[in-house]
Amino acid sequence: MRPELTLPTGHASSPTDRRLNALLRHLSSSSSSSSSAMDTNNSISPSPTSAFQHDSVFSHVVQAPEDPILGVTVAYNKDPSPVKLNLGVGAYRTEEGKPLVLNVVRKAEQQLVNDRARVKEYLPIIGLAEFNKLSAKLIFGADSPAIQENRVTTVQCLSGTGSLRVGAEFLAKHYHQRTIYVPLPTWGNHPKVFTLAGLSVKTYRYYDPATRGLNFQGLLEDLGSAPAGAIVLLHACAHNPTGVDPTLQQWEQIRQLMRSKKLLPFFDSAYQGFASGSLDADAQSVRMFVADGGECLAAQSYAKNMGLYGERVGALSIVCKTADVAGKVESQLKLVIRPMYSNPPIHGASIVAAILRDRNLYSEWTIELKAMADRIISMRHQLCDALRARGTPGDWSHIIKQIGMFTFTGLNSKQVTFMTKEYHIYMTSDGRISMAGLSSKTVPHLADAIHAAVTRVV
Ligand code: KET
Repeated sequence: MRPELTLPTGHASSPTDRRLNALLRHLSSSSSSSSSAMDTNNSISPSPTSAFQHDSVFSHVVQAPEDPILGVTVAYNKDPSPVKLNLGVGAYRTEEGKPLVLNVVRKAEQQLVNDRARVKEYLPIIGLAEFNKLSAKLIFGADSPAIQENRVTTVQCLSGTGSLRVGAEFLAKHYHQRTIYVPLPTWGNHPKVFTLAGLSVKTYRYYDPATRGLNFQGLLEDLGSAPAGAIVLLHACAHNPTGVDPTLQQWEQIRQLMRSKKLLPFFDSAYQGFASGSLDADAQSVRMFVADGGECLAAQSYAKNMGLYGERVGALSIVCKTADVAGKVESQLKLVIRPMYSNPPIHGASIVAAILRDRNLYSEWTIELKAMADRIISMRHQLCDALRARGTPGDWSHIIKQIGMFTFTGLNSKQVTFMTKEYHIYMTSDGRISMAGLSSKTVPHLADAIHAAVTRVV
């Protein structure tokens, strides 16, 4: 039997739909009087490709909101204003407001292009071996006993996010505790990455809005009452979004507490070198945990510190108690990665390996990295001075005290909306600004906007 040919009634109101329905009625009545051979072979039936099919199988899909961080850039791109300023995403800009490709990266890329022996074959599932080895050295230190004892497995992943996701998938499959504690607040993508990997996300107190500093007591209490074995996400340095890091002494206390409660540290290292300008200083927290012989995970990103954002280069390392365990863990990581994206891309990892293996390129990199970190620090001073000069109500010293790419201004979401509407300044609604997006030329405009927001919007 032929199904009846009509458009859904809800869609029959426009003139076009009425015409189409009349056509459909005509077609069904004329075909019902045709021969039986036509009926079976040439009949017109509604198919997904029919020109008359107006209703999508996806029509129930609702419009999703933009990402709270990357969506800021989407809104910024739509704004025609010549004074617009994007302080949303954590991406480094020069004094001229332009994205920066490091000179050392251009040199490494040139080497790669000139090397005719290079091919574009698939990498192994865990990526470029030399990149993995050098990445582990970069974060754990060249003299790390864990590396020397082959207790570390490192796999190349899709930047920091991919490394977190692979680590979380592995933990959800192979670790006895499924709860991960993240700081409050944390990078907005953390809870999504971990939940989708199958972990259950809880928070520990981290930031105190009253002092605009660390709520150390709250942190110790919350980790102290976490169930034994729980996973704890720690920002290795330059905490995002607050720019507030524990001191080395506080790290030591955190380490002792976590080890005594057998909590498993999972470090997110997205800003090594960006906090202090020194790659070694910024890895101290991680190295303290590895030095005690205990186990931990670390997700590394080269997006910011090598400016390789879109190349998606990163690494996941899992430090184990023995080489034997590390080998088995690695074999299971392959089973996580293979059905997810098979193997990682070759280009970015080759750039990183070229820089990390060569003494001259490495030292050039550290100089360029320090210059980026220093420019951000200078922006902190300039913005703080500009607000003081305007007599903007409030204590703005936290702009100088906070560390890394971001300042957690303390501006509320209404003030942020005001600044976007009136001054075309784009930032995340929690009041975080990317200091790396600021330049000497744009500081006055931002200071004017903050002054107006603080004095006119409560
Ligand atoms: N961890 C943290 C703490 C982080 O801030 C980011 C990126 C990442 C991981 C992931 O970076 P990847 O590009 O996957 O290596 N943060 C900036 C960009 C973003 O949200 O994607 C940001 O906060 O603006």
